[in-house]
Amino acid sequence: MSSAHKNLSIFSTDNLPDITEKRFAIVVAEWNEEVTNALADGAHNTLLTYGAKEDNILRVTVPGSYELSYGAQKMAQRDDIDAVICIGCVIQGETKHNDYINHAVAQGLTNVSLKYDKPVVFGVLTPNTEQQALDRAGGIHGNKGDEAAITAVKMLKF
Ligand code: DLZ
Repeated sequence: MSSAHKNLSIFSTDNLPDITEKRFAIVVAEWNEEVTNALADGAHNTLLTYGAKEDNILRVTVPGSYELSYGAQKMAQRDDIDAVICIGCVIQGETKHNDYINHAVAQGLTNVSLKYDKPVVFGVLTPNTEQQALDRAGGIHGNKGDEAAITAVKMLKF
């Protein structure tokens, strides 16, 4: 595989806006929680690294990735939240369940972002195997949660 041993979570951190007064929600799906907790930890720590205050980061859980849209909506409609980071992991199985979940969540999060005029980040892994997910949740390919957090920060410049 061409991506073997590469950090797939490389991002630029030039010209990031000041986020010291910004408030974030991290919405985390409980399915595949070893992966989603690692992604959420990555996002949380990255926000702190780039200037967010611990008290300004709210972390909530939803049962599965399908519920991320509703969780995101409840967060985005709050006046005390500036950006929402959604974290999930949908592993391909023997059925097409994953396709339905992935498409629904992608569309749902787009809708929430546009409706509430706030950044809503799609931090959902869609791997073929659990190992691929772990590789991207603090493993050999980096942590996609870090990338999700930086995406939220970058979107706050608008
Ligand atoms: C049902 C289901 C399945 C099969 N797989 C996953 C998964 O890999 N990742 C995930 O986050 N959630 C999964 N779910 C649960 C759905 O997201 C949802 O919670 C249920 O369908 C209830 O609405």
